[in-house]
Amino acid sequence: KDDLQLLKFHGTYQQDDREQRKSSGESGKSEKEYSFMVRTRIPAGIMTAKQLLAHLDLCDTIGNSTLKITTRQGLQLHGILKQDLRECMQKINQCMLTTLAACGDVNRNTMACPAPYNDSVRATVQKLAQDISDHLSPRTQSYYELWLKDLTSGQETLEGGSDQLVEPIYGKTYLPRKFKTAIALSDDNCTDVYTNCLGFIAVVRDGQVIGYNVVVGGGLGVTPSAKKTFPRLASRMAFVTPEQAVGVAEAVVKVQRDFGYRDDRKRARLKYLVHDQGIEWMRHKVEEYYGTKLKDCTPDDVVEHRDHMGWDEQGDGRCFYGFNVENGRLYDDDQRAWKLALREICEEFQPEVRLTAHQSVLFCNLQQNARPKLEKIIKKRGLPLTEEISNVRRWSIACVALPTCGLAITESERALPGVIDVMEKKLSELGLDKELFTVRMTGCPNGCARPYNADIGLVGKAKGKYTVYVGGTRLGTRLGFIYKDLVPLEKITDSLEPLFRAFRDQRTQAESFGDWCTRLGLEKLQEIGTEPV
Ligand code: SRM
Ligand code: SF4
Repeated sequence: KDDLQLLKFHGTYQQDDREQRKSSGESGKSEKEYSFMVRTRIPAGIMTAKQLLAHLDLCDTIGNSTLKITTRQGLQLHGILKQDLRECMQKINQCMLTTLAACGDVNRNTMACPAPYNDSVRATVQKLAQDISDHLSPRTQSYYELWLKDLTSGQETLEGGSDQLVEPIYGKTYLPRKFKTAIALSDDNCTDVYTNCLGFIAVVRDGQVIGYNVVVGGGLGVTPSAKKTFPRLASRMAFVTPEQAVGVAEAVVKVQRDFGYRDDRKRARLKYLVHDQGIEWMRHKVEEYYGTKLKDCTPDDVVEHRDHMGWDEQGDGRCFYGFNVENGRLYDDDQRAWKLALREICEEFQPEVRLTAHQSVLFCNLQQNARPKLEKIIKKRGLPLTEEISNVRRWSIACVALPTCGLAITESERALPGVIDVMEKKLSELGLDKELFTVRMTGCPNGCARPYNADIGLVGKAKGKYTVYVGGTRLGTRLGFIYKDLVPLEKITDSLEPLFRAFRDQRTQAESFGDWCTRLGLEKLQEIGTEPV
C-alpha cells in the first residue's frame, strides 16, 4: 500500500482494467488485471516531434495501444505491466521528459498558453512555466535510483537526481495534498487559471510582461456527500514582478506545506486553507515567507479564452495548425487512425508539438506550403479537420473514467462523443450551431475535465446517470450550479433542450449560454425545464 502511494510521486498509478474484473478468475472470485498508468509532465505542453513519437511507440509496444492527452497538457500511457514499468520510465527520460512529480503531493505539471506566437509575451509565460516547474521539482535521488539505474551494473543510465539529503522546499513531509500551478494571459485563459491552487495572470504593457496578478486557492474536486468539500475558484492575491514570480510560487507552496490541513485529506487542498483563513491572511503569510511586502493586483484580469485550433500565423513567416483530438484519446481503429496521422505528420514535417489544456495538439513551425499535405494526411486517416467539426464538439472535453480510472462511477470519454452527436443535431435544428460554449464531462465528481466552471458540466453521479451543471463560462471565471441531478446518459440533451430553446429566444445579444443561465437562475431554469416542448 505504501509503495503505491510512493509511486504516485514518480508519476505512476497502479490500476486495473475494471471491465476485466468479473470475467477473470476461474475460481469465480473477482480477480483484478493490474497494470500501471504512467503520466508524463510537460511544462506548458511544449515538446518535440521525437518526444511524441517516443510516447506513441511506448503505447504500442508496452501500453494498451492508446495515448491520452490530458487536461493539464500532459500525456498518459495506460496498461503498462509491472515488468515493463522500468523500461517505460527509462524511455521517457531518454527522450528528455520526466514522470517525476506528474502525480503525488507536489507541484504537478505547470500549465501555460502553448501557442507558438513569435512574441515576447508568449515566450515569457512559457519560460515562467518551465522555471516554476524546475524550481518546484522535488530534489530526490530515489526516482533516479529506482528507475534509471542499471540494476546489474549499479550505474545510472541517465544522469540526474540530487545529492542534497534534505529536500529544500517540500521538506520531510512534502505537501498535504496535490498542488497545481498555471499561467494565463489576459486575452487568453486557455489554461483555466482560476481552477488552480496557484495562478499567474500576465500583466502586459507595450507588448512586454511587466508582472503578474497572482491568484491562489482554486480547485475543483468535491465529495457530494461531504458538505465540507466544494469546488472553488482562486482568489486574487497580489501583483508580482517577473523577478519575484518563482520566489512567490515557492512561498505559496511553503505556506501550504506548513499550514495546509494534514489531519483531513478531504480538506487538505490549498483552497480550503484560503477559504477558511481568508485571502488577506494568505497574502500576509506569503509575504512573510517570501520576505517582502507585495503590491496589490492591477485591474488586469482574463477576458478571453482561445483554444488555438485551426490554422494560424506564428508571426515569423511560419504557421501552426491546432488539431482537435476528440477528448484527447489517440488510437487507431478501422474508421479513425489518430496515431497513424500523428506519426505521419511528425515524420513528414518534424514540427514542434504543443499540447493544449483542452486535450488537443498544435503542430508548430510549419512552412506556409505545408497545408495541403498536412490536411491530406488527416483526411486519409478518416479524421475530421478542426474546421469541419461543430463548435459544440470542438469545445468539449472529457476525463478518462472507465475502464482504467479506479474512481470512475460512470463513463466519460467513451460516452461524450455519443452525447455530442445528439446535442450537435439539436443545436443545429435550433439554429444554435454557431454558439461557442464549453461542455465538459467527468465520470465522477472529482472534476478532472473541469466541469464545474463550464457552460455545461456533466458529472457522473450513479451508474449511467449524471448531474447536469449549467451557468459556468468558457472564460473559466464562474462556477456553474446544479440544474438537474441523476439524468440518464441518453436523456442529457433532452433535459437541456428546453433551455437551449428559451436561450435562443430570450437571450440578449452578447449573452453566452452560461451567462444566460446565470441571469435566469435555477428556479426559472427549472420552470422552463418542465414546460412541455
Ligand atoms: Fe484528476 C484523480 C485523471 C486532471 C481532480 N485524476 C485522478 C486519477 C489519478 C484517479 C485516481 O486517483 O485513482 C485519474 C486517473 C485516471 C486514469 O485512468 O488515467 C485522474 N486528472 C486525470 C486526467 C488524466 C484527466 C484527463 O482525462 O485528462 C488529468 C491529468 C492532468 C495532468 O496531466 O496532470 C486530470 N484532475 C485533473 C483536474 C483538472 C486540472 O487540474 O486542471 C482536476 C480538477 C482540479 C483540481 O485538482 O481540483 C482533477 N483528479 C482530481 C481529483 C480531485 C482532487 C480533489 O481536490 O478532491 C482526484 C482524486 C484525488 O486526488 O483524490 C483525481
Ligand atoms: Fe477518474 Fe473521476 Fe477524474 Fe474522471 S473525474 S478521471 S472518473 S477521478
